[in-house]
Amino acid sequence: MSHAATSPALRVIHTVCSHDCPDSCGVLVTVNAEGRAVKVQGDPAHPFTQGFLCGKVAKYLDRVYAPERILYPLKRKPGAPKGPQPRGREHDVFERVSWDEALDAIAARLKQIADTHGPESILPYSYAGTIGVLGYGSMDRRFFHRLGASRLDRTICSEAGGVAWNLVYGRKLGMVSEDFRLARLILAWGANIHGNNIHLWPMIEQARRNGARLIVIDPYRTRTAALADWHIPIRPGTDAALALGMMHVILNEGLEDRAYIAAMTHGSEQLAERAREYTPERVAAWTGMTAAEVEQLAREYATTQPAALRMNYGVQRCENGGTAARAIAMLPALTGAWKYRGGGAQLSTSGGFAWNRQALDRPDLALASPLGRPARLVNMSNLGRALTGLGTTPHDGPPVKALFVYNSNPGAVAPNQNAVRRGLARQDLFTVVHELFFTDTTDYADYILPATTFLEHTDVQGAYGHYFVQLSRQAIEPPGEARPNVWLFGQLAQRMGFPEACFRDTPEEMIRQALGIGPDGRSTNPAMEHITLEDLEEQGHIPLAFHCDPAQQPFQPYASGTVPTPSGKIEFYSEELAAAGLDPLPAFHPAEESRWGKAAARYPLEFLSRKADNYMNSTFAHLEGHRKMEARCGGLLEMHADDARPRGIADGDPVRVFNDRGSLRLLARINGSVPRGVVAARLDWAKLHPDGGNVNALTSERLTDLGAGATFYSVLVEVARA
Ligand SMILES: Nc1nc2c(c(=O)[nH]1)N[C@H]1C(S)=C(S)[C@@H](COP(=O)(O)OP(=O)(O)OC[C@H]3O[C@@H](n4cnc5c(=O)[nH]c(N)nc54)[C@H](O)[C@@H]3O)O[C@H]1N2
Ligand SMILES: Nc1nc2c(c(=O)[nH]1)N[C@H]1C(S)=C(S)[C@@H](COP(=O)(O)OP(=O)(O)OC[C@H]3O[C@@H](n4cnc5c(=O)[nH]c(N)nc54)[C@H](O)[C@@H]3O)O[C@H]1N2
Ligand code: SF4
Ligand SMILES: [Mo]
Repeated sequence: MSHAATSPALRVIHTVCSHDCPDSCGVLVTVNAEGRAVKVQGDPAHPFTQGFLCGKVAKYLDRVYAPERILYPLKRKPGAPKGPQPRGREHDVFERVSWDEALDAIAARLKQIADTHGPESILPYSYAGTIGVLGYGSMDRRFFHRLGASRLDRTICSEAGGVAWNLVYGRKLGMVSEDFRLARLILAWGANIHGNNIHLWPMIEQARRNGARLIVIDPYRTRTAALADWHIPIRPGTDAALALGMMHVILNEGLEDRAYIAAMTHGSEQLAERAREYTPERVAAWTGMTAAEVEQLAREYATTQPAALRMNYGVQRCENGGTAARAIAMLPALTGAWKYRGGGAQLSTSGGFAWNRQALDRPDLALASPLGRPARLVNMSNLGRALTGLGTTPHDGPPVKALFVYNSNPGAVAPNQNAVRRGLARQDLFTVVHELFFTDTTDYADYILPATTFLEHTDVQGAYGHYFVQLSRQAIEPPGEARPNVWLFGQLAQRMGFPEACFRDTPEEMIRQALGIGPDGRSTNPAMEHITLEDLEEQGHIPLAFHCDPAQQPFQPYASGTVPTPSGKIEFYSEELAAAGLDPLPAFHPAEESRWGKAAARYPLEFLSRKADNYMNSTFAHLEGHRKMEARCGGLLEMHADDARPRGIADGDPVRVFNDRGSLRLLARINGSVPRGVVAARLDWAKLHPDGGNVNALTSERLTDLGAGATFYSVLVEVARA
C-alpha cells in the first residue's frame, strides 16, 4: 500500500513490525526520493496499533541504519579461534567473501557432512527474529526437510502454555484484545502488559475509566504491577496452587456458573474433588499470600463480570508451568466469564490464523531426502546438551556436526549458556549464522550471512495478540548485500541441486500459499475466505472472518457451541493426559529448583532471568539509544533488603550471582521490585558483560512438565558481595 505523503518526493509504505511481540503493529514507513527511510510511525488506521509504536521500534531507524550492521557475507579466517570477539574487532577474524563463494562453500560442506555423518547431523536452529509468516518458517523448512536435517523442536518460548491451553480449549483462540475495554475486572497473570504488550494498555485504561479494577499476579513489580489496583507478588512457580485455591473458594461458596459448566465443560466433578484439597491456608503457605487474600481474589474474580484474564507466557517458564497455565486457563470456564463480551481469557490469538503450513513447510519433502522419513527432533531448549554430546532428547542419533542459525541468537537466549558456548566453540562444528549484527552467536560462526530487517523484504503476518492479517511491503532496498531468509534458502536449494519447483517460488506465490489462495483467487481457509492479495495490498490489514464486523457480530470464543477438544467440551479433566499415564487434573508440585528443592540448601534464592522492557529478548541490547532507555535496570541484580542485609550487601554494591552452572557479576539494586527470597536480572547480550556471560549462564536445561519448554524462571542461585 502506497499512501500519498505530504511531499511528492516522499512515499509511505505499509509494513508490519516483525519482532516477537503479541502486538504485531502496522508500521508506516516514509521513504524519501533517494530511497532512504526517514520516518517510522504506528498505523493510525489499525484498530490495535492505534497510531503508536513502543519505545523500542519508535527508534527503529537506529537499527536499520546502524553503522555496525553486517552488510556482506563473511568467512572465518583460517585458524582464527571461535569465541567472544571484542565489539568492533570482528573483522580481525572474518573476511569478506562474495555470496557465490559463501553459498557454494556452505552447500559443499553440508553435503559432505550429510554424506559422512548422515543428514541428521545437521541441525537448523531458528526462532522468532522475525514472526513474518515467510521469514519465520517457509523456504528454510522446505530446505531442511529435503536435506533430511534434524528437525528443531521449537520449545523455548511458549510450548508449555500452548500445550496447556490446547488441552483445555483445543485451539489457541482467546478474547478479542479490543474487547478488554469492556471488562469490569482485569486479571493480568504472569503478563507484563506495559513492558511486553503495550497496545493492550490503552484498552485497560479505558476499562478502568469505566470503573474496572486491574489485578496483577507477578513476583516482580513490573510497571504494570505498579500501576495496578492490587499487585500480588506471588512466589515464582506457585501459580497452580493459587488457581486451584481460587477454584476451591469458588466451588465452596457456590460462585461457579452451573449452567455454563453443564453446557460447555467436561470433568467438573473430578475437578471439584481435586480443588477440595487446596484450602486457602495451604495455598497461602505456598504462594506467600494470606488465606484471606486467596479468598478475596477468588470472590472478586468470580463475582465481577465481565472478567478478562490476560495470562501471558510468564507463568509457564517454570518447571510446573504447563500445569499452572492449564489450571489458570480453566478459571473463566468455571465462572462462565466467556459468556460476557469483555470477559474470558487470552493467552494467544495465534490459533485464529491457521496459515497453510503444509504448503509453506512441505514436510513431505523429507520423504525425498536421503533419510526417506521425517528426521529426529532436537529440543532447542537442550541446545547445550545437543552440542556437547550429552544427547538430543528424545531421539538420539548422530552427533551434531553442523549448526545453521537464523532468526535467533542462542549464544544469548538459550539456557545453560556455558554448555551452549562450549558446544559452539567446538572446532569440528561447522556453524553458519544468518544475522544483522555481530551477536553472541556470530562470534562462533564459520560463515556469517547478512540478513534483512522488515523494511527490506515483503511478508505477510498474523499476530498472537490480535486478529488482523497484515501485508508487510518491502519499503527500502537492503543495505549492502543483505538478503532475506526466503532468498537464502532458495539459493542454497539450487546449490544442493534440489529439483522440486517449490524451491523457486517467489515471496508473492508463497504469500498466496500461506493464505490458502487457490487458482480462482479465493482462500480455502474459512477465516480468510474474504481476503484477497489485492485487498491486502490496498488496505494493509484485514480482520479475520469471525472478527470482521465486531459491532454487528462480536467474536466471543467459547461462549457457546462445540470446542475442538476430544470431548467437544472445555476440558477440566483430560482423557488424553490420563492415557499418557499423566495426572488428568491439575495439581501443584513445587519445582525442583525452588525454595522447596534440595539445591536450596546451597542456593537459597529464586532467580528470575527476565526480559528487558526496552529490548526484545536479546535484540536491541547493543544499540546505544536502547541501552540508555534500559539503564535504570540493565546490569542490575534486583533484590529484597532482607536478603541483602545478611549478606552484607548494600544498594549499588557489586555482587556475584552464582550456582553450579555459572556466575555473573552485577550491581545490587534494592528497590522493592522483588519479594523476599527472589532476585531478578534482565536478559541482554552476553558479550556486554565483563565475564562474557549473561543471565542464561545461570539457567538450566531442565524442561517444563508439559511441552518440554525452557524453565527460565525456575532457577536457584546464591549471591555474594563481589
Ligand atoms: N519489551 C519487551 N517485550 C517483549 C519481549 C521482550 O523481551 N521485551 N519479549 C517478547 C516475547 S519473546 C514474548 S514470549 C512475550 C512474553 O510476554 P510475557 O509473557 O509478558 O513475558 P515474560 O516477561 O516472560 O513474563 C511476564 C511476567 O511474568 C512474571 N513471572 C515470572 N515468573 C512467574 C511466576 O512463576 N508466576 C507469575 N505469575 N509470574 C511470573 C515475570 O516477572 C514477568 O513480569 O513478550 C514479547 N514482548
Ligand atoms: N533468561 C531468559 N532467556 C530467554 C527468555 C527470557 O525471558 N529469559 N525468553 C525466551 C523467549 S520467550 C524467547 S522467544 C527466546 C527468543 O530468542 P530469539 O528468537 O533468539 O530472539 P532474539 O534475542 O530477539 O534474537 C533474534 C535474532 O534474530 C535476528 N533477526 C531478526 N530478523 C531476522 C531475519 O529476518 N532473518 C534472520 N536470519 N535473522 C533475523 C536478530 O538480529 C536477532 O539477533 O529467548 C528466550 N530466552
Ligand atoms: S515490538 Fe511490539 S509494540 Fe513494539 S512496534 Fe513491534 S509489535 Fe509494536
Ligand atoms: Mo518468546
